[in-house]
Amino acid sequence: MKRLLLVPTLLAALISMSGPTLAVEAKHDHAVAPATSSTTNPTIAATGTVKSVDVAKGKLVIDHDPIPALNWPRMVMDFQLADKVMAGQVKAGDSVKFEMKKGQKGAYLITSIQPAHAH
Ligand SMILES: [Cu+2]
Repeated sequence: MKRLLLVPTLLAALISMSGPTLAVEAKHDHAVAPATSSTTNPTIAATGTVKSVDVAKGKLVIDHDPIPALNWPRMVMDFQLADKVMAGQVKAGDSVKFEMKKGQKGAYLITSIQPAHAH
């Protein structure tokens, strides 16, 4: 009789012990999320027309097409190149394909650019 009573007591003890373990488990799963935060800063592909190139500053002014991924309408804006060297790859008037990624200051940096040869 006493032995049988021990079993539910042990089970209760085990369950109460697994409680905190599960909580830690859940917290750990949540902590994994920042590791996938690169998906919150994806590379965005876009197209547009180069309006001007500032080789010295590594800046382009681009009349870019709508970018649905960012909910951006078509507009003319400045872009900083991730690497100034890319300024030599395009010139004013070029239709271009480019990729950009949000930089540390929150502005988008162009990470690659090439003429689009649209026609
Ligand atoms: Cu824009």
